[in-house]
Amino acid sequence: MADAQIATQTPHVTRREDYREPDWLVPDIALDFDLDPAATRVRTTLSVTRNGSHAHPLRLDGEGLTALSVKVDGVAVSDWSMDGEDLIVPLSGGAHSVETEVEIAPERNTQLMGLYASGGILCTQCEAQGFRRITFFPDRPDVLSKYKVRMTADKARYPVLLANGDPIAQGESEGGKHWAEWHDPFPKPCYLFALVAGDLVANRGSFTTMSGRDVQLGIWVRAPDLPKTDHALHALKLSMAWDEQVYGREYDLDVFNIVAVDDFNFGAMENKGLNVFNSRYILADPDTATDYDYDAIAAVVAHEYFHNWSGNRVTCRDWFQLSLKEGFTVFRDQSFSADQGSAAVNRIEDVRGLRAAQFPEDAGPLAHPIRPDEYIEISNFYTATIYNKGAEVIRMMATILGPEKFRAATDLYFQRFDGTAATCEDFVQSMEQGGGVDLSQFRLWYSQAGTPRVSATLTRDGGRARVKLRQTVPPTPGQPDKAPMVLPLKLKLFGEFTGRAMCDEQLVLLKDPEAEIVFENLTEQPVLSINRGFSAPVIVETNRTPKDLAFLSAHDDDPFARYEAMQQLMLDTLVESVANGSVDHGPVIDAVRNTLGDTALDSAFVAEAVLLPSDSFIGDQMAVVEPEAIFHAREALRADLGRELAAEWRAAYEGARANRFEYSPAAKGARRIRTVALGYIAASGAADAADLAFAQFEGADNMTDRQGALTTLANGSSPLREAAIEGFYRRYSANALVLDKWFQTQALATRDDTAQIVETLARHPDFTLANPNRARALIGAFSVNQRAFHDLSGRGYRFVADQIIALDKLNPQTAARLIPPLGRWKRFDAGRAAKMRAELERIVATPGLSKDTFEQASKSLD
Ligand code: B3K
Ligand code: ZN
Repeated sequence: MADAQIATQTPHVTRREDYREPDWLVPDIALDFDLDPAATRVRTTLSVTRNGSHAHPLRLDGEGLTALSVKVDGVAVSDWSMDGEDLIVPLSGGAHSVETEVEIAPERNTQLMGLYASGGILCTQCEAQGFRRITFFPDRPDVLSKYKVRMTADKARYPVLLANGDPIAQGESEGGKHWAEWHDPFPKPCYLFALVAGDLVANRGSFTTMSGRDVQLGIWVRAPDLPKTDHALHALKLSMAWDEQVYGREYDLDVFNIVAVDDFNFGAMENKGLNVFNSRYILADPDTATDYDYDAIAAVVAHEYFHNWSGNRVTCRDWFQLSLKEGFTVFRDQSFSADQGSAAVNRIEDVRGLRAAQFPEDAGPLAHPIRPDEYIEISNFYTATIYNKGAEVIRMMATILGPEKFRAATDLYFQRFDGTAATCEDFVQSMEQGGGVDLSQFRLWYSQAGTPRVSATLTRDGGRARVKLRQTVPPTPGQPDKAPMVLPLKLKLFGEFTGRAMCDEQLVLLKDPEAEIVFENLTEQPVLSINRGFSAPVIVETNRTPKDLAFLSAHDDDPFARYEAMQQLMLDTLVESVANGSVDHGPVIDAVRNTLGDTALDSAFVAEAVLLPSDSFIGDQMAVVEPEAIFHAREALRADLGRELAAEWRAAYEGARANRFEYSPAAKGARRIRTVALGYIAASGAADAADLAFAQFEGADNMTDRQGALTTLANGSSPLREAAIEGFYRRYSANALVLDKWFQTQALATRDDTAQIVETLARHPDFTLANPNRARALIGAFSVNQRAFHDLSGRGYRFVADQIIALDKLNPQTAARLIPPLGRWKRFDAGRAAKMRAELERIVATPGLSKDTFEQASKSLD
């Protein structure tokens, strides 16, 4: 016991600087699976070659595996040994065949890493280090092999057998079994291995690539879900065409399969030719999926498809390079989504997500650069920083290079590194050479954590205006001092009187701690529009007045900048209101009225622009977060907006009455503004608000309207609230994905008793920690409900910590992802901070804690 505790308290740290090439390469691997949920036999034949001249034995990673036999060149050997979980095989020559046999139990795999069972389907998840739970192997991304896979399984239970690459052969075996063989001609790291066995049906399609090859597409699900797969299939075809047009990337196998499973640790996985998806990112029909779900499905399908080049054809040398594939692929999927609908609304959503998840991460105890220097458990580094800040870093390079040079540079990157395991440095060098630019200083984005702050001060002296820029990068754990970064800032001036642009948009590359830009011959007072399109992922502070911000929210010609100006105006108003107890709401009300009345704007944009910043984003602006005061300040502004603009909200609500569901940008925009207007009508305290919401709830022909109405009712205290919550449950109790919404809506509710309700829901018969979607829907959602989670009593912290401790025993990866909200204790008053710390300490002291949760909780205490 004592030893075990010491072991959990001093886990192994992997460091980037310790990277060494692999001792042994594995050009070929043959896997033979005898599949059974209780006992699956895995026979593996590796052809290994010594890499360089050294005398090291072959070391194969394993986790929870026992070698039943080991053969070298066809002969059983006994001189192998175990070093911890690793299998060590001494080898004398330069090339050998090494065979191992193990037995695993997919149905007992609750971690959902390796081979596991989900709703009667056997499936795999190997990234980052799950392959070692299937067979002994050098489980690192720079060992690339050609895979041959043979699967045998009970034919009635598992009529469909899928693996990576192309199907080669299949047949019957005795005892009601059948088998299939798949070969993948493209060498790949083991994290991209996948197999699926199940009773599945496919929505099939085909795609003809730009060079004229036919690819057979299949979206595999359980039979009742088949009608919900058209949207995903359509998104896949759009993605394949987009990657050809925009990046010149063509698909390379004869088949591309996607399988949806209900139990999955994250969104989806880009296994070569066989993506495995969380069913929430595949299944959609109007009755069960919101517009947000439809958009997310298209984005995730695109993301995983784009990985075929950015991730699979060019993979990562080691896991410190994770952002090489993830940052770039998020940038690619964001660009794809922007091309499908409103680019401005997409950019607003991307930035809102970055601010909600990545900025707090960068400002807290778990801050890390997009290319980290060390980790205990790599699963903890699939973060908003690696993904979303990583995407912003790629976007900045694309901005600096411009579209043509960026395309030349990505062509160079793909051509030069195809079939290899590359580094972030390789990518930056390709940008430099393809784009003809020097990115020496820009590389700091890869090594420095923390969100840079830029202050921009405009002063006018007659016909001349100066914009003084200053940048600072805050200290982060392990990085007390920072060097100035390269910040591409798009800016423009507008005349306050005429509303006209006073210059073309400029791209300023701020490289020094300070810089000054001078504008001459100005004939009127300028207003500064800066960081347009969110050209740099930074926090900008300006000396703009509420009047300037209101002006920009009405006149800026960059829709993102209009949104930003409105958000800043709202944010300044709310922060002041929290500080002073009250504030003049007039400027915000006028600006919102103006936006609602601007007929040139599309409704999706208007809906985004008139939404108030979230409680937590308001908290992020304050030295000490005051959850109650923030909540009440925001509710007071919502109520005033609701009352003062009552007629406008009614008009927006009525004007957006859709007749029949349609998934088009216009119809989506109408639904969005409708539910936003409903929220304001309810906030105004209008007597008929609950009836209106209930009528929308009952009459909706789509989930967007129904869930929107449910949210309004769940936040309130009308008697119709119960009826809606019960009605929703009854209607959808057989649909796991919709039940997740039912749990989530209640966990996010802005009520005084939300903490109590959530504790009760955790005992509901439909609640289970074993399903990651369900756990996230209740626990994950509750812990970002700022006021409820930070209840002064500390009950929210205790509840979440209890759930983390329970979940850690089943699924460490998903448990560890619930830690960050508790780790934000430094941002709160001493009383709350002490309670949050106490829960983190309780978690860290739990016997048998996983290294995943240990790393997140212990770092959060620092
Ligand atoms: N690459 C996977 C994520 C794997 C997470 C492992 N802990 C999905 C994606 O980013 O596309
Ligand atoms: Zn990805």
